[in-house]
Order: sequence, then C-alpha cells, then structure tokens
Amino acid sequence: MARHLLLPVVMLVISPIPGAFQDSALSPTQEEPEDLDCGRSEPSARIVGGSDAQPGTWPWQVSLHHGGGHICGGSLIAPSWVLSAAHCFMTNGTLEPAAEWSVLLGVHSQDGPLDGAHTRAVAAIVVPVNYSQVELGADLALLHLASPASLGPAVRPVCLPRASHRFVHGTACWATGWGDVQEADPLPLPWVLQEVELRLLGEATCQCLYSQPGPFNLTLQILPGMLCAGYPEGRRDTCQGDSGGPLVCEEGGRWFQAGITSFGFGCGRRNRPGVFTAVATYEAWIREQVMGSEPGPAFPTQPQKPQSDPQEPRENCTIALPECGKAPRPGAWPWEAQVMVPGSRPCHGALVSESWVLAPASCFLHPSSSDSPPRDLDAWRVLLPSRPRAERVARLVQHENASWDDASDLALLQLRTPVNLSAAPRPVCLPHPEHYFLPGSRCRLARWGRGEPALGPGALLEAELLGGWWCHCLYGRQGAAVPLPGDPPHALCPAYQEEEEAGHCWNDSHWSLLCQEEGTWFLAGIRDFPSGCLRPRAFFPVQTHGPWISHVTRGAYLEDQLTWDWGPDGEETETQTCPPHTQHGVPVAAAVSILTPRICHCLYQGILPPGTLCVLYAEGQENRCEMTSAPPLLCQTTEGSWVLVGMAVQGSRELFAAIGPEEAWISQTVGEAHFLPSSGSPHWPTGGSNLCPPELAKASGSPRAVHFLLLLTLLIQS
Ligand code: 4AZ
Repeated sequence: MARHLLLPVVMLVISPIPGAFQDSALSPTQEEPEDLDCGRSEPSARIVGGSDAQPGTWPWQVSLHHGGGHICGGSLIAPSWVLSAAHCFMTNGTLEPAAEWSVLLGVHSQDGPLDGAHTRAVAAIVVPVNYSQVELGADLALLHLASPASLGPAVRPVCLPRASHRFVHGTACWATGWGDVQEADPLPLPWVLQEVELRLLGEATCQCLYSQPGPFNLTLQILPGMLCAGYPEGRRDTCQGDSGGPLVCEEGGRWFQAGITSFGFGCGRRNRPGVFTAVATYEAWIREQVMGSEPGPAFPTQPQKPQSDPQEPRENCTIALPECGKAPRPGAWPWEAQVMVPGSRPCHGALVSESWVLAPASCFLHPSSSDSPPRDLDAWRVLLPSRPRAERVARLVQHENASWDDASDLALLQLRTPVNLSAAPRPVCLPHPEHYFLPGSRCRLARWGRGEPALGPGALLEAELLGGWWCHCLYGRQGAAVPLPGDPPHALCPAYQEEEEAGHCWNDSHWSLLCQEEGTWFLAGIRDFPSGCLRPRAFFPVQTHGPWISHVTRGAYLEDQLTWDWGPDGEETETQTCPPHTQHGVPVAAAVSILTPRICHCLYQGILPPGTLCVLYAEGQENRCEMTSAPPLLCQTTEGSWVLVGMAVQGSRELFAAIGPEEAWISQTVGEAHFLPSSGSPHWPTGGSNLCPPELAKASGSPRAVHFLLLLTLLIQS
C-alpha cells in the first residue's frame, strides 16, 4: 500500500472494498472491451435559468440522499459506481459514513412515489487525499454501490473522457440537477429534474471574469483540474443542491461527462460562471479506484479530436458593461414605467427586466378590499420610454406582505410581450441582499407610485448616503444591533443638500431611491419611512426583496456590487448597538477627553498645526460618531453651560481645530457670539516637548491602544 503514497493523488477510503486496491495491468490509455455502452439517452426524449428535463433524457443522473432528503447530485459511470463531488461528503475535514447515504437512480420528479426509480445503499465513499476545500480543486468522489444498479432506459451510465480528451471552449453542454432555482430559492414541487445549457469557458476567460470586482474581496484562482461553464452575463447556472451532478457534452452521438458541479460565487451572477471539476484530469485516479470492477466505467476514445489544441477564442471579458442601470444623465431614467389603470392616476414604477415592471402594490390594491387586486388586466397599459405603443399587462404578482407592511409594498407586473432592451427602455439594476451601499454613495430620487410629488418634475435631488449606524439608530430601536455590512439594512438614509439649503420640508412618499455605483444605477430604496420632517429621511431597502423579485421574474437584473472596496472601516465586524436615548432628530453625542498638548503632539509626531486639540473617546464610545458632517466639540463648565471648544478637522474623529484662537475673528464677524472668560476652554502651553514615550507615536488611531499606553505613561510619570 505504501506505493500509493508516491502517487500524486492517493485515496481516502472509509470502508475498504475488495478489488479497489488490487493492482491491475490496465494502463490508463488502453482500450477496454466495449462491454458497457455509455452516454446514450432516449432520443425522445434547476438549476438557475433552466427548465424541466424530459424523463429519460439524462439516465445517468442520480440523486444522493442523506438524512431523508436530496443533498447532492451524481452520475452513474458503471453499474456499481457513482461519480460526485468530494465536498458533498465532508464535514469539518472528515468523510461522512457511507452507510448514511443512499443513491436514487432513474428518478425524474422527487415528489410522491418514485415510479421506475430504485435506490442503492452506498458501500464506500472515496475522495482524493489531496482534497481539502472546493477552491483548491480535486473536488470529486466515487461512491461504490452496495449492489449494482439495474440498467434500463431510465438508468444508464455516462461516458468518461480520457485525460487526452479536449472539450472545445464555447461548446454548448448541459448541466442537470434538483438544486436551487435561484440563490436560497429551492426547486418548487414537484421537484422535476432541471436541465440547463451552459457553454464551456476557457481558463483565461473564466479567470478574467472572476477577477472583475464583486461584493467580497474575492480572489479565485482557477486551477488545473477545474473548468468553468456558463455565460458572462450569468442567469443560467448551477446552484446549491446541484453539486456533484454532471456537466455533459455530446460528441459523436454519445454524452461525455466533462465536469462535476463543484462551486461558484452565488448562482447565475454576472461574471461568476459555475466552476466544475474537470473529469478528464482525473482519468487515472478514477481508473485506479474502480480497478477490478466488472464492468467498469467506459472511457471511449474521443470521437473527433479537435484539429489542434483548442485555443482560447478571443472571448475577452469586457462584457462587464452592465446591461442595466445605465442612464444618459440623471433624471433621464430609461427604466421609468407608468402603469395606466383605467379610472386612476398613473402609477410610477421601474422596468426590472425585459418582461417585468416593479411598482408599489398599493397602486393596485382596492382601498375597500385591500387584499384583492383588480383582475381587469386587459385594460391596463404600461408606458415605457421610446416605445411607440403602450405595453399590455399579462399578470400582476403582489408581494405577500404588501397589504400590511410598507417595506413590502411591492408588486410585479408581467408584460404580455417582452420588450427589446436597448438604450431605452433599459432596466434598472437591483441589489442582492448582501449589497452594501457605501456611505457617501451618490443617490437620486425617482418617481414612485401614484400622486403628485411635492417637488416640481424638474427637481432632481442629489443626495449622499449616510452611514448605516446613524441611519439605523435614528430610525430604529434603542439598543438594537446595527446590521453589519453584508446584512440587509433596515433603512437607507440619503442626505439631500438642496432640501437642507432650501429649508423646506417636502413630505410625501412618492419617491424611490436610486444609488449609483461606477456609473450604474441601482434601485436601492422605496418610499420613505413615515418621518414627518425629520432629516435625514429614510427609505425601505429594496435589497431584502431581491430573492422574491428574482423568483417571480426569473431574470431581473440582480447585479453584483460594483464598488466593494470597503476600506479598513468596512472590515470591522464588531457588533454595534444603538445608544440608549436615540430620540428622533436628537443629535448623538459621544463622551471624549481632551488630551494634553504634549500627549497630542507625541501621538501625532508633531505634524499638527498649533491649536489642534486631540481627543480620546471614552471606553465604548469610539463608534458612536459615525457622522458625515463635522461634529462640534463641546465642553460643559462647572456652572453647567456648554461651550463650543473645537470644530472637527476634516476626515478625523480625533482632531479638532480649537475655537479659542479664532475668538477675535468670530467676534468681529458675529457680533452676538458669547465668549466665556478663558476658563471655559482648555489652555495649555503650546510647543511640545520631544520627550515622547516611544510606543505612543504608533498608537494614534487605535483608542484601545491609546488608553493602554496613556495609563502606562501616567504610571511611569507618577
Ligand atoms: C453549491 O453550493 C453551489 N453557481 C453549486 C454550484 C454553484 C454555486 C453553489 C455555481 O452547491
């Protein structure tokens, strides 16, 4: 057995199978007797963006059950062998016992009696010993069945490619499975096997696509032994539950298994094609495991070998130009849709795909019978930009919580005929649930729902998104945990400069919030919270509805995050909670101590202009001032008066410009300002000593470290 240790891939076996370890003279390239017909399916004959397969089309597809339910797919490669993915069987680095698994063969729908299907117990599971995690490759497993499958029209093995087999990039192949039809959206009853056509992508293209920006700081290396299939624009893909299932390509009238569904980033996303284990790479390993089995898997010679090694076609990955969210200029929204319902004012919504318009459900709910929308859809029309005629409506789907939850006041209208997407109409991009709109994102308003907006049609309020902490705590409950970046926010707060300058308060909720990332507009929020004139106003986030929208529309433009560089602050994962007394509209204060000029000078290594005040946040208050505008520094005198002592130095939460030196100028400019006698503001001699404790200079910016070092410094001095 020591011989195995010298091989590049060794195996892990949980229950040894006689025969699996026997030496054999069969060389990997030797022709087997053609006793096992493989890769043939009945000529009669989700996966994301797929459709129901016809029974008998994919007779090698098996379902692997554990704990009474479908977990992964697999493929029958010989009467006693099933090929699948290693990650299906590993928990915390250990293989699960084979006895806990069963293999369902010849299944079409997994609901109800499994007519014509049969089950086999698993005698052993074998995984390459160099498998550790999907991203590092070797994600394959062999299952030895306790007894051979009964072959028939619905149960047949697939052909395996030899190591020398070359699948040409761009070839249309098929993936199959019972996996989710969208991210976190399981295949609905009756659980019919799904099929989807995927194109093989070359390694360079795949690597390039995966290098495009995405929501997480994702670096994926496509390794030898992996292959990618899908489309740069996403939409059609494998998903959770399809893992272990086959990706097959037809050649010379036979189906060869090119890949094993392994992983990907999300499902159906643009620039994130599915990653598969390249079966041909593992010919030797597979042969070694199945040695001695009669009949074993078939590795037919490639029917028509490509002339030369397939070159990477000139598919570059510049597709990245999104098809959604591009507007010629702010306010000229190519997705603006007006739904015309006889007898009422137009309702404003947004085009989210070729066939679907998103709009408030409250536009269509009858006030007296709030749950039942009108059914006279024949008379409804939708006006879209640059379309000569109004579109007709085929279907209205309301959000299930629409009638009682303002945050879910949404409906989707399906157009009878899909529109041709071009510069206009063009859909708006929708955010995934974990989209993180960066504080400071540029946002605009777009009309939403029914009614006359208080502002003129030309009003184009530009806003800047405020930080989540501030927004959440202003509108949320005291003591509530603030959602971390990556968790859906409860509210989005844009700050509108024009509104603040104009000093007026427009108070209606006929707006949606559009936010821009790299020139692409996302529908970020709908109708504002009932907030009166409280500013900043808050919108209900759309991102929590992404799964519902993609489930209904099967192809709305849920886009990857385009700006994802959160910087060091964004990586903080500490839970933050709202302070106890957040009253609407009351500014949030944090307790600080003003440091002596010497410590201030030492902390910042003498780079500060004279008169700069340094502060130290009290324990637990470091995160309280997530403010976009400069906070003032106020001190309370012993008599109880509050004195303005400093103004924040831009970009810093620790440094303030002292007001004191500007006293003369302020007095001249604002005659009425009250200045307290000098005791009201701290006065220390300026000019720093050079005697700085060496550690202090390194500690600026880290409140805990400063606390600790200050304590140390004081102890040494005393
Ligand atoms: C999974 O979790 C999974 N889109 C499988 C395939 C893909 C993503 C996830 C590829 O099993």
